[in-house]
Amino acid sequence: MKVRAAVAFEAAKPLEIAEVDLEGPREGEVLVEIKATGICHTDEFTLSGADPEGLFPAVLGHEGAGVVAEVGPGVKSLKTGDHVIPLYTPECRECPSCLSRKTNLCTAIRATQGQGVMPDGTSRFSLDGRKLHHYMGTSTFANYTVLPEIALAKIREDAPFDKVCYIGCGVTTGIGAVVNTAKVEPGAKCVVFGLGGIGLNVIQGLRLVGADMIIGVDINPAKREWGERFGMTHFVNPDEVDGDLVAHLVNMTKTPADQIGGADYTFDCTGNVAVMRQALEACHRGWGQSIIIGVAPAGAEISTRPFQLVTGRVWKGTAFGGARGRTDVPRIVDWYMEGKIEIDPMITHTMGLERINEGFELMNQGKSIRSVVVY
Ligand code: NAD
Ligand code: 022
Ligand code: ZN
Repeated sequence: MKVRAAVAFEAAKPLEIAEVDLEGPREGEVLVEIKATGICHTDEFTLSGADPEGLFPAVLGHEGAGVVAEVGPGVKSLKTGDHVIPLYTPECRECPSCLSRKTNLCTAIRATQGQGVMPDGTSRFSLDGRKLHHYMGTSTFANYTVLPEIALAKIREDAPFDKVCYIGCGVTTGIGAVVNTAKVEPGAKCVVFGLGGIGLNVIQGLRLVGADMIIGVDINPAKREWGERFGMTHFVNPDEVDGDLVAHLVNMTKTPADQIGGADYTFDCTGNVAVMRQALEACHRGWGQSIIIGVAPAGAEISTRPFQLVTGRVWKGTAFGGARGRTDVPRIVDWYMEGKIEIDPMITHTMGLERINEGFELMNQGKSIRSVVVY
C-alpha cells in the first residue's frame, strides 16, 4: 500500500515528506495506522548523523499511538480496531531477559531492530523499489507502519492519541525511572537535573509517589515555572549558585537531625556526563541512588572517585524507565485517564506531518517541551 511518511534520506538533511510503499504484515506482525507521534531527542540524534548506529534512508519516529489496521498470520493478542502504542522496548515474555524479572530489556528481536529491519531480516518500507530502514522497531513518522506483535501495547479506546503517544517514550521513561528503577518511597528527598520533556515527567512521578523534597536543577531560568507546575518544591539554577553546586544541594537536604545531607535519589535528565557526576555526588552517603536517564554523546565517559561508591552511593541507569511495555504502558494510560498524571500541558506544539521539521527546530532551540505530529 501507499503511505505518507517523513523520510530521513541522509544525515543532517531535513526530513522529506514522501509517498512510500509499505508491505502488509507477515507472520507475527501487525499493520498499525499511526494517528499521532511525538518528536524526541533520539530521532534528532540519529537524523543529525551523531548516532554511529544510524542507518539511512529510514523512517524515524518512536513515540506513537494508533489503531490496528490488519494482523498477520499467528497474531493472537491483537485484532483489527484495537488501540495501541508502539514499543521500542518490546516485551516477548519468553526470552531470558523477560523471564528474569530483573530487566525490561527484552532480547527477542534486539539484533534485527538495531539493523533497521523486521525480525525476518527484511524491511516493509520501500520507495521506488529502494529499501527504507525501520527505526527503533517503530517508525512512527508514517501514517501506517508494521510492527511485531510483541512491540505493541494494547490501550483503552477512550484515550486521545495526540496525548497518549507521549507515553510511548517520554512519560513512561520519566515516571518509570521513579517507580520501577529507583522505587522511590514516600518522604524521599530527590534532585532532578534537567527539566525538559523527561525531567518534568520525573518530577510528576515523584509527586505521584509522595516524595517530600523535589529539587529541580536547570540552567534555563524559564524551567522554574515548568517544574513548579508539576510538583517541584525547590529550584536551583547552577549559574546562580555561589561556589560548588553539589555542596549547595547537599546543604539544602540537611536537617538538624542529619548533618551529613544528600539526596535519597537523584536523576540525570540532561545526557551531560559532567551533570551525571554532580548527580551521583549529590546523593546521600551510605544509601543515595543516582539514576542516569539522559543519553550521552557517542563515546562519552563518566567518572567519579570510587570512594563515592565505596561510601554507599549507587549509580544506576534506565532504559524506557524500566517499563515492561505491554504490561506497564496500558496502566500508565489509565493513570492519565484517571487524572493521576498530567500530559496535556507538556505538549506545547501540535502540527501536521508536512511541518514535522519545524517540530525538530523547536526541540533543537529548546522552545518546546514536546511537539506532536497529528496525521
Ligand atoms: P530536553 O532538551 O527537553 O531537556 C534537557 C534539559 O536539561 C533542558 O531544560 C536544559 O536546559 C537542561 N540542561 C542542559 N544542561 C544542563 C546542565 N548543565 N545543568 C542542568 N540542566 C541542564 O531533553 P529531554 O527530552 O528531557 O531528554 C533528556 C535526556 O533524556 C536526553 O538525553 C534523551 O535522549 C534522554 N532520554 C533517555 C531515555 C531512556 O530510556 N534512558 C528515554 C528518553 C529520553
Ligand atoms: C529514547 N531514548 C532516548 C530518547 N528516546 C532511548 C535511547 C536508547 C535506549 C533507550 C531509550 C536504550 C538503552 C539501552 C538500549 N537502548 C539498548 C537495549 C538493548 O540492547 O537491549 C536502545 C534501545 C533501542 C535501540 C537502540 C538502543 C534501537 O532500536 N535502535 C532500547
Ligand atoms: Zn524518545
